[in-house]
Amino acid sequence: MKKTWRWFGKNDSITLPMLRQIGVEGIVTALHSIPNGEVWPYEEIVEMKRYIESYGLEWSVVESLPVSEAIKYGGPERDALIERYKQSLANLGRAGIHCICYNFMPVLDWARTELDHPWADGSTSLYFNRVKFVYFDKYILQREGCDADYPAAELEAAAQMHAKALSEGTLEALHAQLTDTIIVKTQGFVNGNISEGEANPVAHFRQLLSLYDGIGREELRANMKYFLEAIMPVCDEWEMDMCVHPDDPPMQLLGLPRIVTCDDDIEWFLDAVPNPHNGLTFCCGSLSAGAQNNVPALAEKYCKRTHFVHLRSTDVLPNGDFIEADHLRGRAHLIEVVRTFERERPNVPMRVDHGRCMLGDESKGYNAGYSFHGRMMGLAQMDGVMAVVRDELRNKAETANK
Ligand code: DNO
Repeated sequence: MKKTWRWFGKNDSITLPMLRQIGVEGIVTALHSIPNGEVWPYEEIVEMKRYIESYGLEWSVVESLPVSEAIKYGGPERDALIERYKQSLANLGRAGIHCICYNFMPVLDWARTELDHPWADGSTSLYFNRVKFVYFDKYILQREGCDADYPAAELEAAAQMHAKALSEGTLEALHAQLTDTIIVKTQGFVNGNISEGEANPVAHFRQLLSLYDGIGREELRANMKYFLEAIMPVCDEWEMDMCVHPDDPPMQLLGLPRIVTCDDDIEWFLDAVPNPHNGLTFCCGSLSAGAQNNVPALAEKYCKRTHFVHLRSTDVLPNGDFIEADHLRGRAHLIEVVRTFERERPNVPMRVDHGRCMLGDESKGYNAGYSFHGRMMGLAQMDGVMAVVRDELRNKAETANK
């Protein structure tokens, strides 16, 4: 697999010369300054590509070319937005970039409730606490009918959290922290809907949720199919590999439908538009956060339709919470996943996704999940695994040839 790294552009304090020193071969980035729904100009793409190449690297993958909400909920402006999306794809193709990661998650991209969950060794990681999420839904968002989505025990635990914060006078701080984590900090840098510093993010968020009134799984699936069918001719013309990122976490959230969560979902969208350019970002971390998913088995099944891999692992705890695990551990079984991809798709780009905060990362203001030392350690671990797996494959081939 090709070793790539998510780099946030020229303002990223982790620079391209630093990345070369740690063995990175390709860059994953986006034109972050272009607003969602606008065309990416050819000249700006070429300028960024040349900049990356001037450091001896290549622009391997775009993450993300964001899909506007109106395409997802099927609003009246969707055809105009799809035309712009096609134009951006054609401009990228003409510039020589052929791999595009995107997602089809309504309103909320990835979700976590804690950005600095402490580990016993002094490092921290991202974490999803179910009760805190229920609390956000019921006491902050105050979503109508949300009780029906959660077991009684979780609702009870959220009620206790509320009573405790009230009696200790910490309600405001709790609400600010959860709002900031769930709908602001994790979303800002992914070209999300809510930006840092907004006066009333919760009201804005409620308004976005209301765009999906009446949109269930079937409607969202139909809109995804409509979008993919519309862009495939451009993908054929410019050899663009589209790779959808699985929903993170892979479950329904806040009453919104999510349709890339499990084996059946993946099979559905690949079959619905059976063009090889319609593919998957195999995000081991997102998939492993769903107890329904066996990540190595999914890798075997879908490696041929995968154009990009995110190597990350999680552990799902008995209470349903999940924690981002060390890259060599957890339920994603990355060693097995690497075996599959090195055997079947040795040139596929992969990036180590998320890392713990360690050794001073915490004070650097990195985007949530995108620490330097933590990711570098993950990359070194995966590099070691890849070296061993390649050795295994070589030995096997030699034995077979004897
Ligand atoms: C989070 C990321 C996602 C991902 C998008 C792709 O760390 O994995 O935000 O970039 O969903 O469209």
